[in-house]
Amino acid sequence: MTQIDRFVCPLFMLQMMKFAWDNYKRYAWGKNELRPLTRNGHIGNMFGGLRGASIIDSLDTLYVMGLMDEYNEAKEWVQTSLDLNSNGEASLFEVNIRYVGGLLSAYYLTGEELFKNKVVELGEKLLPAFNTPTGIPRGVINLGSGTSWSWGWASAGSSILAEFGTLHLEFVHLTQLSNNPIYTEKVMNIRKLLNKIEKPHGLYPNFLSPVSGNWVQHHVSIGGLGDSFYEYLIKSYLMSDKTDEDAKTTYYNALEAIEANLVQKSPGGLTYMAEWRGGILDHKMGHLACFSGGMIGIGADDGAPEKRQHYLDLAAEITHTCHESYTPTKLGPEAFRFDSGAEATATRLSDRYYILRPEVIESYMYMWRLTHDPKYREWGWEAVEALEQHCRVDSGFSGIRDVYTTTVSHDNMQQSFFLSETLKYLYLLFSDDDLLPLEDWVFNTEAHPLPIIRTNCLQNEATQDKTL
Ligand code: DMJ
Repeated sequence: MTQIDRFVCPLFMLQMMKFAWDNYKRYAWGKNELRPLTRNGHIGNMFGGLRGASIIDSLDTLYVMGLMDEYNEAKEWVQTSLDLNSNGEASLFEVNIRYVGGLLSAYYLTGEELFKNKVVELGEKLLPAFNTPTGIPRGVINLGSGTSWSWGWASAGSSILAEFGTLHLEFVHLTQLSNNPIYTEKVMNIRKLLNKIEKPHGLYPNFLSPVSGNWVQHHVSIGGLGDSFYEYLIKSYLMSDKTDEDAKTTYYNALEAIEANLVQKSPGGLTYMAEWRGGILDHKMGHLACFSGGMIGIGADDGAPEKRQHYLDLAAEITHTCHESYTPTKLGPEAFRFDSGAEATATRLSDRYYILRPEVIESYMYMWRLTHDPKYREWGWEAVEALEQHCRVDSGFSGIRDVYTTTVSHDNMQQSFFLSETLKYLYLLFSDDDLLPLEDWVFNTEAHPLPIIRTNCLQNEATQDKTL
């Protein structure tokens, strides 16, 4: 398909969303995710006993698509069944990006007080995670007792950069809604510490001790463990109506260090982000790192004037590389390499899976908005066809175990981020730019739109007029 139909394509996305939602509702209602092959629900252990992750993650997508019956079912569930008095072990990061982010955007889009009350109640339960000698939160928190600890797999009790660095947008909005400065103070304290400590070659390693405030080891990645820390720097600046100069400076300095140390060109001419281990490069890029095309794109315009075109070009090159990794099923592997003759291909069997992740499509959406180059919509449509062909099963959408074989094996999981991110970004890619315009909204890392906080009340009114 070369001609993208601006009426048919958004409608198609809406139908995919409805299919995913209807099956979740039918077989997994109130659970966190749908298992579409076995037709049951999955709870998992990331949300500390909280339930309904797919409902919270879907609220804004349903509302933006105008699926009002479904949105009302979701709202009703929040009202009657979202129980925040749970007592399990939760990932601070996951609860923040999905639950806090989802409830915040539902509130800002709809103005329903219910979402505001719930999110402020939940925000309070996250605060004990910051009770550490440095104020750097630990990764895991018991939402009932407030006890927190570090992930068992994180070296020497460390906290993870992408986890404690992906709180800023939501916490600033929690302060806005609750009139309680504590949320902003907590995230500003993280930033203060990061500004102060020495950074190897200007880079931010992925592991930091919440006790000593020192890096625990020197692994740097724009993919997993590091990714959304960088995303939240530029988005903090944009969400502050471009007043948060500190976030801006930190972002562009970090990007400079990334370019100097991590950005590489393959023998075949593909630009990619390698990983850095104490100065040694691992020529691998994760699917997660593919969000960086969009991130560098949205930050291009506020860079130094002589760098703007360069940043836009870099964003386009990275997005192109990620598109190259989407072959032959037209879906991409979890990680791909650029050594031993590999050009954006997964060389290990264990890297060949695709779990309905959004990052490549996310970059298409931003690059479309920034350039209106039709190739981004064409690439997005390729992904839609591939999702339909390989991931749609009778009762929902499922990830697949190997993107290099067309006789697919399904992983039996419809991730909640498929509804909040993948389908929303596709819908926006095929819609007009004035649906959630980038001048008025930033998307948190789970694609939940949060309004830019205007410093000028006249602009604020204009934003309100322009919403959905
Ligand atoms: C999502 O939960 C978020 O995008 C997060 O930043 C990274 N992982 C998943 C999607 O791949």
